[in-house]
Amino acid sequence: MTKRISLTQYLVEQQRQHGHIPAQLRLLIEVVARACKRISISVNKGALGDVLGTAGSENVQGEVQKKLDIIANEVLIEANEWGGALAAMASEEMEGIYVVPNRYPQGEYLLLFDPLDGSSNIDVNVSIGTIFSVLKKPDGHEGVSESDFLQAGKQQVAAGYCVYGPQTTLVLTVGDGVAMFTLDREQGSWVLTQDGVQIPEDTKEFAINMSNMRHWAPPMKRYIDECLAGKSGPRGKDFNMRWIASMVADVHRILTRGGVFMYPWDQREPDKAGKLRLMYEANPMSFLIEQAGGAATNTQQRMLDVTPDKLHQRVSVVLGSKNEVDRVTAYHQAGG
Ligand code: P6P
Repeated sequence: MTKRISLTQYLVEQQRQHGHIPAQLRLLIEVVARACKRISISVNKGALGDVLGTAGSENVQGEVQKKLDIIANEVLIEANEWGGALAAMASEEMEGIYVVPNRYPQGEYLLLFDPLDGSSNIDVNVSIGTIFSVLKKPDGHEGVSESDFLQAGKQQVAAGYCVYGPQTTLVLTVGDGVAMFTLDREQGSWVLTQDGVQIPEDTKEFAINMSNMRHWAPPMKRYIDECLAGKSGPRGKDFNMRWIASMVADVHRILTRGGVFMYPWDQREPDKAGKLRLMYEANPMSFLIEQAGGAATNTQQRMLDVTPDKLHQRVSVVLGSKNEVDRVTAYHQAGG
């Protein structure tokens, strides 16, 4: 049974025992967690809060913005800009970086986030979430620019997400395993409900949007065909499928019971490496998955080794139970 301690106590103990979390990083994580609490209040209002539906605008990705996308983005910016831990922020909802205004002290960290992932699920009351990633600003120069953000995922010092579902749960790593905190709404506090999260190396459950099957590259078709062939096929076992169309919810299931999540390249938009974004979706989720004993690749190499060249670049994603991720990646590396 996990000792029921608060997020603050967990972070202080991490700092004492492992020296993993300098005070500024601890403050940053607590502020992000507090912002997620505020976002969950808006999300939970639903139709009662005039927060559903579209905002009548598009984001840098050319996607229609939901009202809650903008609300969540504003909450994260306002909560984090004054604390002194950050030099700048980057968001799926903003084209350029947000440099901390001169009226506030500049810190040494960079915060990236998808403020509300899975927003196509908002209006149909399906779990959505906030994803965040923390990098250190490179030393040796004054100021901050977009190029400071372009670091491989293995440089992350912290990452996590908050899933707004039947429970509101914050999932966090600072490089020393994965911990889960459930929001106690009566106290208004995050309570440690699982520590040392581990993903089984094998699984019988895959997550992919099957409607895109005719557009996939041969290696992905081969992997899924073999899963669908079940016990009498080359895998010798039956598989189950889940697809929530909310990465946070699918990844939370995988961290909780194993599985493999895939959003591969497909020929609908051949110039795009995939649908999901590297810096604030694939990298933070891959850091969590690896810290929980899983694996994550872009179908060719370890996700956390990918060197970004654009802030909003997209990537193919395969992550979850190690042996399945290795198999999918091996098929792609062999060309099918
Ligand atoms: P599709 C949500 O829009 C998202 O970015 C991820 O959260 C999710 O995994 C994926 O896109 C769903 O994409 O094409 O199945 O709607």
